[in-house]
Amino acid sequence: MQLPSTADPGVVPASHERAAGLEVTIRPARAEVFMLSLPMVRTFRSAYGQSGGHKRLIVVRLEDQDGTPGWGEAPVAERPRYCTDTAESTWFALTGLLLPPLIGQSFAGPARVTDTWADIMGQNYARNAVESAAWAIASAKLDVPLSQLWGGVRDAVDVGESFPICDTAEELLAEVGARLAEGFGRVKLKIAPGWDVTAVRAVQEEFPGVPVTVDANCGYSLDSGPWAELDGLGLVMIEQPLAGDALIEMSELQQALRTPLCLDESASSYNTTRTALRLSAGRIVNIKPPRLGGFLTSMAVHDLCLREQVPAWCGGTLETGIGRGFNLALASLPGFTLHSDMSPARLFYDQDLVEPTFDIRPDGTIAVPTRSGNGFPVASERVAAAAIRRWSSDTRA
Ligand code: OSB
Ligand code: MG
Repeated sequence: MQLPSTADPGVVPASHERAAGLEVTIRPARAEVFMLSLPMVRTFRSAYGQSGGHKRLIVVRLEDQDGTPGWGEAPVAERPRYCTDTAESTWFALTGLLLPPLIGQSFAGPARVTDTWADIMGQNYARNAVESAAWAIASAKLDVPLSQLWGGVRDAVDVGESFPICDTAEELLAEVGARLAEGFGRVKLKIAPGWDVTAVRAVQEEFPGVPVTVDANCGYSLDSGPWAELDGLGLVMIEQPLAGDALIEMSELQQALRTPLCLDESASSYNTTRTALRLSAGRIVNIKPPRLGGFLTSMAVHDLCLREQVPAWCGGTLETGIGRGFNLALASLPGFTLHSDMSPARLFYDQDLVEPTFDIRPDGTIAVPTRSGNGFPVASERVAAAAIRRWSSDTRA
């Protein structure tokens, strides 16, 4: 299969260096953290199990001394299945570790804010939320949209949809048909033993020619997967077939297959991603800012992918429009050459936390936000209404 070419790495300035050197004064005067409970409109089933009902989610609001607000999102999970961060661990990281040392300080730019946490390991979802808020403040103060600040090269992002495991093929085909009619240009099927080759074949028979990928979420072992059959299906990629840290096995599997493997859980840090690419443990990278602990690290991984001519795309973890606003700006960078997981909030939640929200256009793209600050205006009254727990730097003990 011919992969889309990446831009010439020789002429593209490293986005991480540009972003890390950006100078704009940020003086966090107060911070608020909201633990939300949002009703979901459907259940989302993967190799990890099922999420549905109400989903907890954490939102951060940082306010500059000049009154400029910036919002960030931690699209946390209830249980540590996809990664070690959870709703409770992220709450503690935000209110106990990351936010208190920022209040009342002055920073020369967003990267200097994150320097504060040099002695703290992990807490990537919490880091991502605060770094996002700092970027929103920087963008608002400069009155330059994030895509432009970060060196974006496109005003629209190609999007695909991620389809949870279903009880029946009919159920899956109805969902896929609805999303394709809306314009989604790539079908990603969540797979697990018992729901893999037959699900792919069903989609390919009903919708010939549509690009299909599968995401195994670490659900197989080198000896147990239907590798030869999957390899014969012409998939765009197989996302994370084996355990995240099984880089040697991922490499062995990649040598045995024509289909590119895509790193998701394995791309847990810049160095690990670099190691995985050096080992040929995958040929595509799913860049997810919360998993990587923010946008500076995501840009460093993006730059690595450009240098290594490895196609990248922006993944998601069921973000609302707050998180997607940042992800869309990131996906406008030159190395994001494959369809991103960027579905609008209406597919998961009964309402978005931004107003107006965004949606897919008939040409299969989502417009990159042109607004400065948060890409989409945050509906603060909805955040307040959905909050089941709140923390403010003003009232902390
Ligand atoms: O593996 O890509 C994944 C959601 C939660 C955790 C892990 C993953 C996902 C998705 C959702 O696939 C994609 C999206 O946010 O649209
Ligand atoms: Mg994945």
